[in-house]
Amino acid sequence: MNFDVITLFPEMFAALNYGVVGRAINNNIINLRLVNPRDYSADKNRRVDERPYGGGPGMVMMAEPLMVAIKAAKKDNPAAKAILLTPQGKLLTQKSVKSLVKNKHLILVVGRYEGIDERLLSENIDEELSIGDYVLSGGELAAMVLIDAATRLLPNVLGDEDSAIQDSFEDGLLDCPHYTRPENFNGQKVPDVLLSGNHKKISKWRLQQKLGRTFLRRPDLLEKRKLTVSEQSLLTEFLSEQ
Ligand code: 4F9
Repeated sequence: MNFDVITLFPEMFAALNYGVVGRAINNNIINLRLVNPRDYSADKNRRVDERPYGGGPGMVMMAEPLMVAIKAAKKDNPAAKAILLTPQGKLLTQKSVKSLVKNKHLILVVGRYEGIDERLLSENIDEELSIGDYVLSGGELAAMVLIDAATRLLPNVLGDEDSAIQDSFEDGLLDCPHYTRPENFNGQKVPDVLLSGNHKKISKWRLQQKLGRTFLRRPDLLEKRKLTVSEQSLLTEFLSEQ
């Protein structure tokens, strides 16, 4: 999968050279290209921002350098999808990440300053995405979040060991608690069922924990997900033991 990132701070993306994503880059499973819109500025001082029409604080990113950068990326692959990371976008979820990885090529457009000239959005952006309801100093971290979440879903990125199938949200639920050695940590013991060796009972307990935690912490997620009769009874039992 190819990611072209259009950013004024390409150096920030060094954060992706670690762990799972770093390995995917080294194994050529993803290909990351960083493009600085300054390189496409028509201005001799390489300016990419200007004062806003109508006045007000802050600067606005000019449409032209971003447009030329997007067009240069699309020349390589006209089917590439241009995505702008912005708080005004649709919320990125595990479901939308799954759908994004069907693309072979994404162009991630990252803004700085107060915003981007609206005329770029209508002409050259295919989709606007947000990673949450907060404001960042720029879209770089949001683009890295998208790349990370997408990369771990690609084939041959995660080993069996850390399979994505077991992750939170894969089944619309939060993850269950995890334990490792020692059996007793400052007086807190590992739940007996996990030491039982009874794999059927362990799976049932884990599902029950997922249901219970999701109900308590993220009831909004359960509203979107229908429970089967047996899931409902596991949840009822969980809540009666609370
Ligand atoms: C982008 C915030 C995506 C949340 C971009 C300032 C942003 C953002 N999700 N904030 N620039």
